[in-house]
Amino acid sequence: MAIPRVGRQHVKTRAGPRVVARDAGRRHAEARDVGRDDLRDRIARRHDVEALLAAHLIRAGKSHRARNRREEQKHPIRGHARLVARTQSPKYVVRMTPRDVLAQLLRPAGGGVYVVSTGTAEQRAVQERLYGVSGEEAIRDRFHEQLDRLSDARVVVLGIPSDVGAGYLRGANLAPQAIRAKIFDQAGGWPAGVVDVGDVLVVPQLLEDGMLSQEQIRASQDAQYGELDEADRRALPVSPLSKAARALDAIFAIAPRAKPFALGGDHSCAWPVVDSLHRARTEPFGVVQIDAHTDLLAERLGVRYCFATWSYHANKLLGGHGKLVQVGVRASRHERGHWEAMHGVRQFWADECLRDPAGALDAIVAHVKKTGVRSIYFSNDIDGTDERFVDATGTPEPGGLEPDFVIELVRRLGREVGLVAGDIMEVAPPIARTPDGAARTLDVAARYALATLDALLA
Ligand SMILES: [Mn+2]
Repeated sequence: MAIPRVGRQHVKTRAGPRVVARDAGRRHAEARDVGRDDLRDRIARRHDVEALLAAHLIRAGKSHRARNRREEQKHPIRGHARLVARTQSPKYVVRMTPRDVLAQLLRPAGGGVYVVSTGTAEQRAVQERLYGVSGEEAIRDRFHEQLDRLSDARVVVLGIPSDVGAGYLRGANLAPQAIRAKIFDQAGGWPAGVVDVGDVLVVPQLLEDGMLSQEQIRASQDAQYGELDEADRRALPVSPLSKAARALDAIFAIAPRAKPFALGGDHSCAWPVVDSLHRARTEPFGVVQIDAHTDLLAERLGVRYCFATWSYHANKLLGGHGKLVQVGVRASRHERGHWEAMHGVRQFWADECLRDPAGALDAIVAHVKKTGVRSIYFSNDIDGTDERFVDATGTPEPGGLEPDFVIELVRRLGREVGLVAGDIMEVAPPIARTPDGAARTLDVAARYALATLDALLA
């Protein structure tokens, strides 16, 4: 059956959806009805969450926060979709399903780094291993199968191979494929309950859509989403951080309780995770950040989101009061008291953790419990760990944490508080300082990833 042709359905945050016919201005009333039928049809055919949302908003009109929360318990998907709608811009186009959006923004695991000739063979070899098939088409089929499994996922792995937000040494764009390969070496594959949705496709000159002119955004949309209608192209983000946030929104629309595990990328890649989690979750969560640095600048060289600023913005979203906890700090221009007083974060510096590891673990867990958060996003900058173990990273530092300490911390947080998300950031295989530094760093990173996945699945 042919679907009635209508224009786009916009969701208006306050006034409910406005359905506009292609020949808008001529038959508004008719267009509204056609729009409703179209939505019903799409709901029946595709479990289209966003269509469901639009139809629901037509019926329900404005709604209250308390009712949303009740709704979310009864109907997690519908409740969540409403949550997304409240925070999207009024022009958000609901024509594409979350699944369609993911298929546009993502590529098969290991394929988010854009290669033309150099690097293609290595990339293909990793992909064939991860998916257990050979050839581009078979890999693509497996990738789509993973997207179809999303609604049953307990943990969702998302690669964000972007290092445009990093400092003067780059190379973290190659981490997602290298860490995945190492995880497969150590564990033979993903644990049950994990779905790897692949990588955000990264254009290595871009970082975040807010930094781009309208002309650049349009040019990038035309280049990246050329097969789509213009209206759909214009609705999609183009830079890695913006795409990661939109991808996570879509993942939560399909699987509201799924827990993301992000493979960076430099540490700016943690920003979209916090941002999207903050939209999707009503219950309070905290961030435990393993890091040699504080990443607490409001901006760096005029740039709002990068590896040195993401924690500042995350802390703002969390609302301070010690909900951002930084562990392993040791390379900072200011003392601990400065950061804690200025931003309301809680820090456990590396020297404290080395002096009395058991006492520090107890103190961190006790502090997190006291803040009243219900769960933790465990954001693990590999440079929080001592450079003896991990020197394949942009800013390795001596005097850092021991891997066993970090693993024990994530285990305890998983057991005693619960994790809502996790990541591994700033692993940069090409820039190791010692001959076997890359292998050693990847080994630690894969151990961290498996321990974090365990804690997420607990
Ligand atoms: Mn960092």
